[in-house]
Amino acid sequence: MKFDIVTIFPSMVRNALVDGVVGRAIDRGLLDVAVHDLREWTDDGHRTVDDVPYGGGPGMVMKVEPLRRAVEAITAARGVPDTVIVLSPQGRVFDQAEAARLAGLAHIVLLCGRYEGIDERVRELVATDEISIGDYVLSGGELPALVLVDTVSRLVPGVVGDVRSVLEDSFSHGVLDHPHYTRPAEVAGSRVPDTLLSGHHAEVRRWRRKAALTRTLDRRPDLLTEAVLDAEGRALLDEIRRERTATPQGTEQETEQ
Ligand code: 4HQ
Repeated sequence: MKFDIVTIFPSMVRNALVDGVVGRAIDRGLLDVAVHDLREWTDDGHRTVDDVPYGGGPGMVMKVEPLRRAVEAITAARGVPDTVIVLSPQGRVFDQAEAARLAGLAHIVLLCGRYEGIDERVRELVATDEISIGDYVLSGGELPALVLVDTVSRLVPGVVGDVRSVLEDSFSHGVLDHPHYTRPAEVAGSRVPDTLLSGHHAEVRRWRRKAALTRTLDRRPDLLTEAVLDAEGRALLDEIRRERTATPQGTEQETEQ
């Protein structure tokens, strides 16, 4: 899979891609990530990539022409991309489903903006897609581009060593992950749940599934309206809800005389 990232901070982006799972995948040739300095496509001595906003107001606006020439050059050198994505808070909010869609593509170009915003004509003439990584304001599109590369890359076959990790990740089933524990079995009086020490694989699996659903119900009930649960999932969720609505011992309602 091929990524091209256009930025005014190429070293920031390159440095972030050296370590970890993504860095190793690049070394192994599973990913081809090219980082481009937007200033290479400026046409003045000052290498200007921004200008004042028409209509006035604070901040600067990213110019169209350098971005347009960048995507033209990338297309000539590396082929027609499947998508050219602008990272911005105005985009569709990125999620695991969007990551899965992008992982099916062969070549993605990412445009990182800085300053107050990007000239609207970049969306019209250069980009094919606009994605946000969440409802908060960053100082540039570089971190969002890295988030996208990381998330999509883990879905590329071979990038994550053990495919079970990817299949068992949070969101791969539309619910949160279950709690994890490692040795020792007790820390400061806090014990690992007995079921996990029991060696009964079927019970461990059921405990984890129930714990994942409990957490999702408590922390992200919105996910449960979207998640497609199988029969066991629905049964476990019913069980959790029943346990919570059960009348606590000794507080039974008195019947009227
Ligand atoms: N920015 N998701 C403004 C973001 C952002 C986000 C990137 C700040 C673009 C011009 N991008 N620049 N959230 O906050 O993608």
